This record gives sequence, C-alpha cells and structure tokens, in this order.
Amino acid sequence: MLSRRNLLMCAAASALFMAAPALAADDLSGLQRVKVDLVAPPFIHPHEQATKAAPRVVQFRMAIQEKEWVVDNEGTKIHAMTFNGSVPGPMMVVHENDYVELTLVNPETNTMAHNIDFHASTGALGGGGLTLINPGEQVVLRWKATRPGVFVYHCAPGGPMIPWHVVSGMNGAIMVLPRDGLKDENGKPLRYDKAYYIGEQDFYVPRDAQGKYKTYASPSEAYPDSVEVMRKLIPTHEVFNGRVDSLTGKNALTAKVGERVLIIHSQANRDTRPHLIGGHGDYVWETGKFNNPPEKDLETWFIRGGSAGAALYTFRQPGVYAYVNHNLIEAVELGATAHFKVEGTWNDDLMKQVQPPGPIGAGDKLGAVTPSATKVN
Ligand SMILES: [Cu+2]
Repeated sequence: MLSRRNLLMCAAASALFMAAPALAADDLSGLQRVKVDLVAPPFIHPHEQATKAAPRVVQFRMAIQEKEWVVDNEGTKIHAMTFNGSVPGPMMVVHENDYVELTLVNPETNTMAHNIDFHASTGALGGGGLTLINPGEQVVLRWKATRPGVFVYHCAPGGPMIPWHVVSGMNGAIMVLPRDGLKDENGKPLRYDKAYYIGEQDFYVPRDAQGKYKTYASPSEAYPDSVEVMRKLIPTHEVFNGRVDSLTGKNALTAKVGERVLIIHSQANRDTRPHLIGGHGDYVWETGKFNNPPEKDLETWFIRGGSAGAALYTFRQPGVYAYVNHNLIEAVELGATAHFKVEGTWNDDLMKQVQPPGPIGAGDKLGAVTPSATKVN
C-alpha cells in the first residue's frame, strides 16, 4: 500500500503534467454534442463557415499509426509516425468557444508512447501532459477553443522524442473559426468556396557510405542515425503532404476561375514561405490568427516553424499554378511543390502573349520602341 508520503511524492512528480482540479464548472450536459469524421489532407471535413448555434462539444477520434512510408519518387522509405495514418494528420475544424473532445487511440500494434499538444489549447503542455498513452491505450481530452485561428498540433512525448516524432510525420492542424466566420480588415464577411490543407514536412533520412538512403527494421533501430542527421538541421526531404509529388500531376489541387480558395499551410518544425506562382494571397492571415486583420495582396507569406497560416485567393486565370515553398531549392530539389489545376476562361486583359518567341528584331514590325530609341529628359 502506498503511504501518504509516497502519494505526495507521486503527486509532486506528476504535478508538471497533471491539470489542477477543475475550478470552473465543467458541466457540459446542456451542450449539443456533434461527432465529426476526419478526412485525410489536403481535404477538410464538411463544416459551417459561420454558425448561429450555441457552442458545442465537437467529438473527434484519431488513431495513431506507426507505418512504413515512402517519401519520394525513388521509393525512399521511413518509419513514419502519424495521426490517423496521414502526414500531416487530419485538419480539425471547430468554432470559437466550442469544446474539442478528442479520443486519442494508440493501438497495440504500435511500438511507442505518443500524445498530442494542441497549440490552440490552454494548459498541461497543450494537452500533452494529459494524453501520453502507451500502445494498447486510449485517452479522452477535452479543451475549450477560445482563440480563433489555424493552429498546429503535434506529438510531444518528452525529451528527444519530441523532435523525432514531429519530423517523423506526427503533426497536423486545427482551424478554430470565429462563430460569425472570417472577416476582412473592416469586419466584412469573407467566405471560401473550398478549402485545402497543406502540411509541410521536413524529413531527415540517413544515408550509407555510398550516399544511398538507408532502411531500418523498426523506428527505434532508425533512431540513432536519424538523430545524427536531424542535428545537422539539413532536411533530406522538404515535402507537402508527406511525400514528393503528393499534390502534383493527377493529385493536383483543383479550382475554377472565380472560385475563392482557402489554403491552410502548416509547418510544425521549420520556417517556410508559401508562394503561388502566377497568383497571390488576396487575404492572408500569415500568423494564422483570425482576431488579427488579414494582410492583402501578398506575393509570398511566412509561416513560422510551429505554426499554421491561411491564405484566401480567388483564381482569375485558368491553367496549372505551382504552389511552392519559395526557398526554391526546397521547392525544386527537396520536394516542396504542389499544383493547382484551374479551369476557366483566359483573361487577355490580365495577361497576353503579344508575340510568341521568335527571332530577335521581329518585334519591330509591331511598331515597338526599342530601348535604345527611348529618350529620357
Ligand atoms: Cu508520437
């Protein structure tokens, strides 16, 4: 039997991670409960953009999956750690002052303890201190979504496990919408026709003496080599949605001319700078927090490592747009490129190829003034 002293010691040891007893009333029996089925990114589960309903308890369930994962077109494999089987984990959407009630499941088939730290929540290491579960366990966490915005969540099981789990794929994002929806700088409603979630991920895959990527029998076997690569801070892969080309070609994101598209972009570990080639951010919550007025007409926006941002853009021209991390080495050499395939009618007023490529001098017959003939007074 535990003595009172032992009990106190246990209490002290766990104090860092334990929530204080509830001081405020937490009887939520009067609130409506809704169950939401999560979907894999880049898609987002159906949701209202604005709601007249009273705050609700929104119930989610996520199963953690440790799984083999191909990160590039060469078949490079890692042991990924995932929320619900995808990298990033699924986007969750609630409204300000809703309660998020998450059942987090760590199936027996996994090998490690995991938890979840919600940057949108308050207390207990973002919930990380109340959700650490071993394989074969589940836990239910409830927290109130008091701050509107897009926020990262990630696994944070303690010490060196934290960065390793995050760069193995264990991160995602939640969107807490203002109850009356998104607004411009004057408080005028902003609405979107569709929303996509792009999670950017840095991977650190060890190589052998010949420079070939190494494979390992289990995550723990991969750990010592992986941490050596991580400590050099040079990712071997910087990708959108878990692998090179996950959002290009036949997996391209789609839109129509005139459609308002909300692009939510997270990076749980490292800074990034999204840019839509041939387009803009009409309204951008660069820091992702909807109580702040959006910036307008941006060319490139900055997502701080450990945060998410949101950009709203109405496509004006058809065609294929590349959406990249505008560190172009990361975009082209390491994988951080997505495509938007946009249908619609071309607008010659916005852009026109006045003359196709041809021999130098051919432009003269259009009556063009050559720079050498231009006089500046
Ligand atoms: Cu984990």
